[in-house]
Amino acid sequence: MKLYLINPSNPLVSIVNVNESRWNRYRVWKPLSLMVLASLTPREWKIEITDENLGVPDYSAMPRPDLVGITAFTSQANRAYEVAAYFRHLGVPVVMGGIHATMCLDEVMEHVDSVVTGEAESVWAELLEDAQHGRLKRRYDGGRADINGLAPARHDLLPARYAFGAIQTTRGCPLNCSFCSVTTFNGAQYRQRPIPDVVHEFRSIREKRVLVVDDNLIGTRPEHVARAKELFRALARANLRKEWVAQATINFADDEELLALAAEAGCRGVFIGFESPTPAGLRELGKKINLVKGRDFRASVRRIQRHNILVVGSFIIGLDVDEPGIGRQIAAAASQYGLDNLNTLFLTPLPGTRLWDQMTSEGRIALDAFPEDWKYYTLTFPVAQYKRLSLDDIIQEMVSCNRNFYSMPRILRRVWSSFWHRRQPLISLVGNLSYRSNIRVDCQSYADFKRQRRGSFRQQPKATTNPGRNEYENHPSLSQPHRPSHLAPPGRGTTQTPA
Ligand code: B12
Ligand code: SF4
Repeated sequence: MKLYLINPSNPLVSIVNVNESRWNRYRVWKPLSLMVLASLTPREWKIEITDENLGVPDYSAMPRPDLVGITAFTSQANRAYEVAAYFRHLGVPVVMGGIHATMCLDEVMEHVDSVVTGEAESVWAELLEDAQHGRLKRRYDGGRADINGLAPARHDLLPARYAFGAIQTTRGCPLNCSFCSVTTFNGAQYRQRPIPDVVHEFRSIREKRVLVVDDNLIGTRPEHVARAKELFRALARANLRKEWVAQATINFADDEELLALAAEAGCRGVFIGFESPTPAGLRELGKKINLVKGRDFRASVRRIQRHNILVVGSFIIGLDVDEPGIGRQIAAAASQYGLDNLNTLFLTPLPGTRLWDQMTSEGRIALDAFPEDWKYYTLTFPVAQYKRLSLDDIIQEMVSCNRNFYSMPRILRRVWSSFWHRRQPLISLVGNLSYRSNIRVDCQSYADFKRQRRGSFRQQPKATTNPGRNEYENHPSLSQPHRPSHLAPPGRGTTQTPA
């Protein structure tokens, strides 16, 4: 039996950008979901994984499979349906799973033969057996899996063209931020894989560099942090000579021992969701963990960096409290916090989130010609009516944010600082230049986007007040005296997802 597992591309992001700049090789990440599915697949199946982000193959030149499995984030749904249509036309049954299939079940069912919702571990073997006997059900509900004793993902099945390998050590997040689908999808309970399993799988990864895909590697509670320390100790003991990057919440900075152990275990970069420079923004997003009283973001970032760990910060533009000027405000906050790289995204209502429910009920989803419009749900295009920012405003704010943070003098200061503090200056330079080179590409795609989609957006009333600004000025960490910018550190693009 022959099984194709396919990760569809989204030409609006991957292909265009990867070809535009060679630095973007560092931003193509392995589709771990398919490597995990492969590990759950019995030996009698011959598996081929295709990641269209590396190039779309000529499927007609490939042998006819017995079953096709497609994964998709929402932004990949269109292309997923094209691929599904192609194979169904040949009479090959197609099954789809992943976050989009779970959140938009009815839509997905129209395009494929069978859908797996939730995590696949508990149902995949049954589905394959059904496929083998020609009795595929329309729907399988995986729910949330027991992740004890999982076989390692099949890291051997993808070509060695990625800069990073990928691994997952935990699932779930209790924080349930309004814009994020993780709590709905993977649950509020923080589940951890046994440490020996993780170390064993880490060892089987070919690449020297690894992305730990966990939404929050260290969790939120003391027992989570204790487990993270145990994991780091075990990784250090195993002496794998790997360097890895991960996502975590800002409480990563609060425990010196944790930081020292992480660095010893090979942690070189951490992606942290700062989300908004204002407390009002953080409240709006429900990002309570960033609102802890007395949190000094600059000092927290410095504590992490002292362990030779780069800090990439994510912010969101388009909150109800955001007004013209927010782009510069974010760039200023990111510089003041001393971030190595800044990744700013448009507020995007993803299906299954609280934000989606709110914006749908308020009639604020601007790009709603689904499924075609899903391709814009990359967080790199505005897709909704924003309260105080028109379409032109919000795009201008994004460009001004990036131009500001990635201006050449600022980049040079960050790289110099990383050189001075012996914190991976080369990686800092590559990361910053990669982001900078993307600004030009982004401006072109915004121009195309506006030309094609302006009609979907209502004209916006001009804002008259600026409550965000007062909050910004009073924010505990931002109201500190601005430190000399030569202290601002280095950078590198790690992952694009918020934690
Ligand atoms: C790693 C990651 C990335 C990597 C992706 C690498 C890759 N190619 O897979 C990178 C950094 C590239 C990335 C990019 C983006 N990401 Co991302 N990412 C993640 C993250 C943190 C982990 C995903 C992962 O590998 N999990 C581990 C695997 C084992 O789990 P899994 O994918 O869920 O797969 C299981 C099940 O879903 C199911 N399954 C999955 N596929 C299939 C297929 C079949 C056939 C079957 C049967 C079952 C099945 O079985 C698997 C085993 O249980 C998730 C958060 C999360 N917890 O899911 C966000 C997440 C998936 N990303 C998200 C988003 C929004 C994005 C972006 C659109 C925007 C951005 N800038 O972050 C871009 C997408 C760009 C594009 N190409 O269009 C959202 C997606 C929401 C949605 N509705 O689409 C998530 C959920 C985070 C969030 N905050 O909500 N991301
Ligand atoms: S954004 Fe991060 S902290 Fe918030 S719910 Fe999602 S994974 Fe958890």
